[in-house]
Amino acid sequence: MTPSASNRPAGHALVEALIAQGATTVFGVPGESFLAALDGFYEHRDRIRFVACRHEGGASYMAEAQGKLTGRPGLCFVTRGPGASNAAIGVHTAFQDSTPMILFIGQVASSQRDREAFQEVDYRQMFGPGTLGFAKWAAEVHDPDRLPEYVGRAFHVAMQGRPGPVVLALPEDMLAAATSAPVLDRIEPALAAPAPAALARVHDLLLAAERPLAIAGGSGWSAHACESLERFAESWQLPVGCAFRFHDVFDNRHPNYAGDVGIGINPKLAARIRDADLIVAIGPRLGEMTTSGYELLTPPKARQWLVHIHAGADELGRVYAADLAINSSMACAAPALATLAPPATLRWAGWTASAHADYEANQVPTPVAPLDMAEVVRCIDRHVPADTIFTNGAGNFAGWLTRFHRFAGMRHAGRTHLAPTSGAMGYGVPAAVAAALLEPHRTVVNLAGDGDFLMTGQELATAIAHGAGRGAGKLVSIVVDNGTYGTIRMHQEREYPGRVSGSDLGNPDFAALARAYGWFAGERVETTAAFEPALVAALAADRPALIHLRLDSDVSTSRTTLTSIRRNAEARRGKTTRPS
Ligand SMILES: Cc1ncc(C[n+]2csc(CCOP(=O)(O)OP(=O)(O)O)c2C)c(N)n1
Repeated sequence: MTPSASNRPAGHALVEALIAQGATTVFGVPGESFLAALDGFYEHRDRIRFVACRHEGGASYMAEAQGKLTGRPGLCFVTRGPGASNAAIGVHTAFQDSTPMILFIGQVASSQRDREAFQEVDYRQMFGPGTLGFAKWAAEVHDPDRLPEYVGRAFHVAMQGRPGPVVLALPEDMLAAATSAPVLDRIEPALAAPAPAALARVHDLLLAAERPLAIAGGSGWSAHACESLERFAESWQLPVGCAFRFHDVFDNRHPNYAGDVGIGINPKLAARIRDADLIVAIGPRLGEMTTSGYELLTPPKARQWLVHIHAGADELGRVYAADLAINSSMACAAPALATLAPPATLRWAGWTASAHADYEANQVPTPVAPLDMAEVVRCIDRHVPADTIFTNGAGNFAGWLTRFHRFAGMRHAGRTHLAPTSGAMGYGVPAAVAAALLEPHRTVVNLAGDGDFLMTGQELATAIAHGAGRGAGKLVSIVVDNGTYGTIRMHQEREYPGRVSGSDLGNPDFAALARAYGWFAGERVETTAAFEPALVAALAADRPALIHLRLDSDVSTSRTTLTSIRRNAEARRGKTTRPS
């Protein structure tokens, strides 16, 4: 602890505490409820910046992206009821994505508590902790002298075990009160490690297996842990798939890479997982999206032998009774796995080679005219550096990115994919802005659907106001405008063919909108050929750039069209197919 020299407002002490934890940037929308903290940011403006956003949803997404990118808690400041309500989406995302994050909420003055004072909410109730809740821990700080204790615990809880969001409510009088509270030293999470007996059991299971497959994912990976995973995969010649939204844990260009285990999974990889006799799940929650609706592995006891390694003790055994459950951080588990000595010959070299061959074959697209999204992704890959950070929210459009882009593993580049496991629309634009602000030397590409984009498109203003995308790294947002909430339309055509309800969109001219915010934007792109020059111009711009793509709404996914989905659904129902 650093002894404090003198009394200062608790709002200042709070900012000092964040700086001591290594924070240089926080995201938020101001409120009169935390003026003393805002004054603390002013006081320490040479060491930490407050990025003022245009909506708390955008701010909380930015903080969540900061948590994903840095592995330390992303930091967000919002005001009472309205601000906290808007910020809830980022907290939920951090919970489902196991991302360390702290949401600070200005609270009504202590003298007004429990009167339903202006904008008063009980945040312990609203975000209350639980395994299906929003936050890992929610608390309110009443005594300025106890700020170090609360902030310290918030950092611990956010990073410890399965990382996640913490909510701290800060009554305005508490923030304004003087304190001589000291500042805590930097907090690091305690790292659980696999026991030697557990490692020996992994070794035995591997020796007994004939068709093993590793699924890597979850949070808490570092470059060193990813490198160790690669060594483990190489020495045991294991095929490795990446869990939903954790495409960058294993280098997609590696010969052992088998593909992503998520929405739109390669059917051959799905079949391979079903057929495997040993699954070594290293880090991921075995959630609905990673298990294709709990079907690739069937709960509670999977057909395959299952080794589940997870940083959160509560996550183990929650859905699956694993044959071997190991409570370990990735920082300790991956290097430990890398020490396991393989036998002289392995039985499954052909199995691993064919897993990668399946992945390669799945990269061959079916040509689409006039705008081919697979070619768009390939073109992006030709023009941007390998360490480019890609961001997206939720929608079918993301399927082209995850199917055709080869994410460089974190071992080479740090995180290269920021996307919500929670399937939260609107994530991609704020995540891209946050990434561009936090890592200005890296290029950031956001792929957004038209529905996705307009949920948080106002954060284009935040990018301009704070100088994002003006350094060596570029910031490009690509909007896939198909005039529909296409994912929902796809589900409708499958379940209620031909009955379009609530999924059509009326769209603005996205390029004109971007220009109004001060972004660069060229002509709308309607053909594959027009994309490359548009991208080159966007990457050459001296400011953030947006590319507006027009995609035929019938092109539903990288594998099928709405017409085909509707025809299949009608055929299933024994109806006559209408001419389209
Ligand atoms: C915040 C939020 N609201 C609603 C949904 C449900 N939802 C999932 S995908 C989707 C449509 C996405 O549309 P768009 O961004 O245009 O992408 P497309 O599917 O057309 O490619 C909706 C409404 C969601 N996942 N998140």
